Amino acid sequence: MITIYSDKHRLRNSKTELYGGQLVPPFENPSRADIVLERVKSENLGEVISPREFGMEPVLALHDAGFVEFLQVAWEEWTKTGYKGEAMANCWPARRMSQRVPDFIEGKIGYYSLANETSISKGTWEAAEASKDVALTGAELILSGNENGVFSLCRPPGHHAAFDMFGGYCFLNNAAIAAQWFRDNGIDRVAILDIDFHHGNGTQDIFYQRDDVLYLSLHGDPRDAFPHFSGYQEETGQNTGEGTTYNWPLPPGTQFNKWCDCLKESLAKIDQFEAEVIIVSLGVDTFEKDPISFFKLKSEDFLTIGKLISDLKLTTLFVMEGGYDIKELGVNAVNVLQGFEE
Ligand code: 7XA
Ligand code: ZN
Repeated sequence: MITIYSDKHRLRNSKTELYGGQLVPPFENPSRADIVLERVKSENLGEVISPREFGMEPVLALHDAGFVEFLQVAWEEWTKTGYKGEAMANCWPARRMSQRVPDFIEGKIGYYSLANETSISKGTWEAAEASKDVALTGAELILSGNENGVFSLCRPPGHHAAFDMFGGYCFLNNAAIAAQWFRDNGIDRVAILDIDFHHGNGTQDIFYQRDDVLYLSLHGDPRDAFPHFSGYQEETGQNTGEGTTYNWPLPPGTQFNKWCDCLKESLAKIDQFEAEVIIVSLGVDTFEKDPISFFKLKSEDFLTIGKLISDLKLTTLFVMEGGYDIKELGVNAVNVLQGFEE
């Protein structure tokens, strides 16, 4: 299987994450992509290639133009104020407040964020831009004949990034951008299967009112897990999108057998939908030792996941999302890909 990878992920190297009331070194850091790439190479998964640049058109097909402009200038505007730390939100357009976009960066960053664990730092935009190119290059390779599966080793991840909000370590929604690119290039029906531990609120948000992109997610129950305000089972889509969103929120301590039953249900939905292409939002923070999650999947389970996805016999683009147990991250992510290839 071909892997798409860009060194520019290193430009996303913030020093602070707000976690449990403390500023800590971010869980989402450059060592994540390094360890996955190392495993791709040591297992001889296949060729590793660099992305090509697609520009902003595929991004603006899905994300709000004001939001994209904000991401491009946020770090510069933040540093101009004289603030000493990395850029992070501290106030939001909460219930019953004005939804106007403020001028000052402190207000703007609140307007355009869904949470404040994720600091914006120098280079964040450039890394996010390269990450969407990694996803788009994967999509393009699939349409140019690599129908057996392609792995876009995206970093920063994307599935929390909504139409006009960043957060949860995500800035641009790589999987959603790839899905839209497929739609714009002759593919009528796309399914996005999100197996990251966290609900992909951003992907759901972007396609919630559309029936051409099916979104399915297995994740920690929002009553207990980030992003807390999205991912309930009753969220099923709206207007023409009604019935094309499926959520499986699962409780703390969920083991593979229960998780796998839900995966099989989701695969059956993809089959019924008659998707032409699947994008897998590949998070492996469902692993039992993940430091910020609460499922109990073991390394060998990731092989089974890949195998079950391959049983659909559909063209598949894997897009890297979360996973923070650095020691096993490479093994777990590549296990899915090897299980798929077997
Ligand atoms: O899939 N999303 C992630 O892996 C990032 C979740 C961020 C959680 C922050 C909660 N303190
Ligand atoms: Zn996650």
